Amino acid sequence: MQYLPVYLDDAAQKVLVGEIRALVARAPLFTPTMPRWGRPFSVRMSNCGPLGWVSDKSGYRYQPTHPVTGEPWPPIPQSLLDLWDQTTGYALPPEACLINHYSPDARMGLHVDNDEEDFDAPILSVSLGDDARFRLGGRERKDPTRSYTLRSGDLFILDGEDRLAYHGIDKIYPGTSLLLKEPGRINLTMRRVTRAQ
Ligand code: MD6
Ligand code: FE
Repeated sequence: MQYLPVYLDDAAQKVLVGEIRALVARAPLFTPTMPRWGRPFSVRMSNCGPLGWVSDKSGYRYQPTHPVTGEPWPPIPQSLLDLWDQTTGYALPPEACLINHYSPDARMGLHVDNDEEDFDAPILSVSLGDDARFRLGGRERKDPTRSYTLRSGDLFILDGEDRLAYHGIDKIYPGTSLLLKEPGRINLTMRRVTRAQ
């Protein structure tokens, strides 16, 4: 992994929040549900890019359209494509950027991101708004974990042997940032989904 604290300064964070507001105006946040049981996530989501990650009773998957509106996802802003190039150096662009919105009581259970075909590509995460406790473990759920406080403007890259490591968000610390209008946190994760043709 690579942890890049305060990579984005205040001005860059503000510009990015404006871009995300425009994205969610076109592709509204939706509430994903767990496969099988249909229990709602506490995190609300949207996406931009040719593909977006969704979850519902039939499972986890990437699809080209919004699950509620049926519209194609809006494109990934150029600033985020540039950030991917600068930090990952990966030859192919990301195809999906998942937008996670956490209200103060939301969390994300330990999971592995393995719905992609291409595990050689890293996943780049951008945090905005309130601080969060991020936990990173190993390839097995029982492996020991280490916690990091992700703050607004921090980047975190899962690559190499950590690409398929368990990770999650245990807690949001409401009121630790004034970036967003209301307490809460936004996390963006950029992913390469398909293998090069
Ligand atoms: C979050 N992040 O920070 C959740 N996934 O809200 C993730 O699930 C994540 O930080 C893949 C790579 C990096 C991440
Ligand atoms: Fe993840």
